[in-house]
Amino acid sequence: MSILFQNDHSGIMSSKRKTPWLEYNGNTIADSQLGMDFLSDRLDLQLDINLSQEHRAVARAFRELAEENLYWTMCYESFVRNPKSLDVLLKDVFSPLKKFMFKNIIGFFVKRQLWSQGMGRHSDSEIWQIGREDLTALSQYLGEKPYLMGAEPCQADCSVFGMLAMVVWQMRGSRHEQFVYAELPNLVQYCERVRDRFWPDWDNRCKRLDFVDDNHKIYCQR
Ligand SMILES: N[C@@H](CCC(=O)N[C@@H](CS)C(=O)NCC(=O)O)C(=O)O
Repeated sequence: MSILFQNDHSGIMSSKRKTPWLEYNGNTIADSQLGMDFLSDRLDLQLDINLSQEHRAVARAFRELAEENLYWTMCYESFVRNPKSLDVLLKDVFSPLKKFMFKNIIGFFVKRQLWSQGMGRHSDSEIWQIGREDLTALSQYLGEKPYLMGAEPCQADCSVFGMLAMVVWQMRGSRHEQFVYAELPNLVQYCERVRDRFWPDWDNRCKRLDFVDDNHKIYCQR
């Protein structure tokens, strides 16, 4: 089953002042996992039904590793250590002024978050050790399997792919990127596998195709 969707790149944050969020038939749900839970419930998707309890627990642990630990090492790498790597992400999406603001003003807030969360209190080499070990754990657990928990994808693959896709395609020149390409090729192949299966039109979607809708919000079809 596939659900028709349209991405909204207007930059509007959720009620929780975070992104991503989704809107479905007038319901707005903030947070990617809560969004998935909502859709799963509403459309009776029965996600992860084939996973054993043990595998569900492992999948959850890897999701949290990706979203709540590796993520912060990536924030540090991209916003503090090597903001130039953000250029790929921002491409032509932002004007030069917005790019400057994104890197510096948002960078300032990300640094504060890194401090509050705790990752920002570690030294540069300690943060990279954490990032490297998270990536290695993902690579070792994935091994030669097509997806994290076996032959078919599960919800945790959404999170893990989301993070790794940034590492593989968006963090140009970062230690994370260099490490996976040099040492953990199964993670690169994993990203390519998920991309090719779920987004056969990836290249077109990654092109910027703006249009203005009735509310004069700028959307970007990706
Ligand atoms: N667990 C949340 C994480 C959301 C999150 O932290 N998003 C970041 C961008 S990747 C954000 O909105 N940051 C803005 C802020 O924290 O003020 C989810 O998966 O939806």
